[in-house]
Amino acid sequence: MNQAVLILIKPDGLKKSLTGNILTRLSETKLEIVAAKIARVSQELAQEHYRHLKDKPFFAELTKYLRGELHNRRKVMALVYWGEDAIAKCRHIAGATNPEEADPTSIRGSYGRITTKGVYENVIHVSSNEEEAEREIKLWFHPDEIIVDLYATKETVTEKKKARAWDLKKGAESIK
Ligand code: FUP
Repeated sequence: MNQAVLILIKPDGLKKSLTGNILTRLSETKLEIVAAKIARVSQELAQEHYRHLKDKPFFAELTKYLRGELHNRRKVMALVYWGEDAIAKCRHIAGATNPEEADPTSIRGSYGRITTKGVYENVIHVSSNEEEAEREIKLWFHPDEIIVDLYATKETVTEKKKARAWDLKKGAESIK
């Protein structure tokens, strides 16, 4: 059965220069990448993403971690993988949530750690089931950022919405 799954390369994965390595490991699944971006994580997004853990004592530290405050890397890489049994295949390669319990050859077993404050810095997020995958993908991506139609959409017309566009008259001197 074809499934979609949200993958996040968390700030520790970016700081440790593991992006290429993680994508190579995930390519073993032969799944298709149907969306990818680098994203800043607002407090609202972090809290909503981990809402099932909001009553845990480590929740505040966990949202700081996802926002990159613990690694001075205020971004994550977000991807949607799609294909046969995508969730189980990606979770297998990611390994158990707790890096100490994860198979040592898995991504989390190889690169994760537990902080002194008890947060599992486990390098990567993988949706846990189809329902969560749908909720998370809708949280992280707009429909137009995904190259296949995963979920039902509706047409919306937004008038007079302020947006940025490329200034084609300005050249390289405007690079910041
Ligand atoms: P997972 O589905 O593997 O991401 O696991 P959870 O949704 O249960 O946990 C989400 C995140 O909370 C984990 F990535 C790390 C963190 N966590 C802890 O830091 N300590 C815990 O005891 C449990 C989870």
